[in-house]
Formats: sequence, C-alpha cells, structure tokens
Amino acid sequence: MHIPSDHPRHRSLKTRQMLEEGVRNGLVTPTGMIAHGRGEAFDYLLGERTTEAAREAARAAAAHLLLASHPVISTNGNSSVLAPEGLKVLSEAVPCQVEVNLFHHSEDRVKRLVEHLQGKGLKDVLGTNARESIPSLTSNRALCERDGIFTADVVLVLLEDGDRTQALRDMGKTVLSVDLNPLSRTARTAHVNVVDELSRALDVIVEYIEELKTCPESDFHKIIEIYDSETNLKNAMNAMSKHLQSQ
Ligand code: PTJ
Repeated sequence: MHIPSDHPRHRSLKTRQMLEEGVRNGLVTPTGMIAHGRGEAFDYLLGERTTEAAREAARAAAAHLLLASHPVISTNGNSSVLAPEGLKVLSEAVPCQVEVNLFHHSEDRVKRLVEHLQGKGLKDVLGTNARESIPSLTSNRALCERDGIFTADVVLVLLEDGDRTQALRDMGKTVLSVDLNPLSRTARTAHVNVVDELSRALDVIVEYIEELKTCPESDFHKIIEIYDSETNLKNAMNAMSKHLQSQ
C-alpha cells in the first residue's frame, strides 16, 4: 500500500508495513506486531523523541560496550527487521558479534534472520549453532551459541520483556537493553536500559561510541560508576509524564 510522504504518521505507518512484510517473509513472529504496538504507545508518551535520560543511558551503554572483552548484541525478529542498518553500524563501531536469539524459536526462522542480516551487510552473525543453554530459563530463549551469548561478558538485549536478563545477570554478565517500556522486567533488571525507540537508541549509542573512543579508558569507568539505573528509569517516566502534562 502506498503511504503518502506528507502523512503525519508516515514513519510509523512505514514501520508497521516493514513488520507486516517481515511476518509474511517468516522473519517476524505475528505476536511481534503486538509487541510493537506496546512500544509505539510508550513512544507516544515520550513524544517520539530521544530524552536526556535516554542519552545518559546510551552513554553508559557505550562505555560498557567499549570496556567489554566479548560484547554481543542479541537480536530477535522485530529488531532484525526494524533496524538492520543500526545493528550493522553499531556492531562495526564497537566492534562486536550479533546473535539471533528468539522467543518464538524455530531453526528455520533463525536461519532466515541470519541470512536477512547477512544480506544487509552484517558479517559476524551467530544463532544457527545454538547448542548451549542459559541456565534456569525454560523458554527457547535459553538457546545460544558457545562462542556468542554463552561466553559473552556484555550482552545488549533488544526489545524483550521477560526473564532472560535476570538469567544472564545470574551468569555474571553485564546486561544492557533497549526498551521503550521503563516498567518492563528487562528494563528494570538490566544494568543499563535505554528508554527509546530502537533505531533512535542505536544511533545515539553509536554517537557515544565514536565520542568515547577519543577519551581515556578511565572516563568509561567514571561514566559507569556514576550511572544509576533506577534513577534513569524514573527520569524516563518523568519525561513521559511531563510530555503528557504539556499537551
Ligand atoms: O522474534 P521473537 O520470537 O524473539 O519475539 C520478539 C518479540 C518482540 C515478539 C518478543 O520478544 C516479545 O513478545 O516481546 P515483549 O515481551 O512484548 O517485549 C517487547 C518490549 O519491547 C516491550 O516492552 C515494548 O515496549 C518494547 N518495544 C517494542 N517495540 C519497540 C520497543 N522498544 C523500543 N523500540 C521499539 N521499536
């Protein structure tokens, strides 16, 4: 369907179209549409902009990624279809691996997503050799690659509300996440959660990666030390509340 470029919700409608196509191509799970609707609602509350709180979280996430010895970006159906360019730029900027990890898991879908990302120019995409399992998780999200998420020291989790973040933390890993919902289990459990729309969040993290690369490593430690996740999530909720009151 043609979406006029002057439509006030052009971007949002195009994004929905991408997800719809993703479902048709077997990349996105049908419930990915529901997850996206939840995200859109929170983005509306935010005013569809990157807040100061999100920038602060993105800076802390960048510092963690630069200090990591084995960072991995975990991507699912929605994030792989919504932001392949962002994933490519970030994975090259750090640099780090990208691993396809699915809740609604099937080998066929993992393979399709790995090929989709490779087609977008990503090089080091894992997921098809998921023979390890994250302890204490009963869902298929536990499946991961030995040379990827299983042995990573820092994992960036994109768009999920569940129990994997706690399980990854229990394995001693640092968990970073992007989730527009500041109340989600993932957002509240991660060491750093960026409350922002995925593509915007990846852009800002990359911006900070490039900026911090010119700084001494001691600066990364300082950024991480002063970062307080609970306060950041409260600031994100305050930004939503202020935006609502300004309407
Ligand atoms: O591809 P699969 O099988 O791994 O499934 C992926 C989905 C996304 C369907 C699955 O992880 C899921 O059901 O997710 P949840 O539990 O609905 O959580 C998704 C979270 O991401 C919610 O808290 C949403 O607010 C948030 N979200 C959705 N879209 C965006 C987003 N956050 C940032 N940017 C978005 N575009």
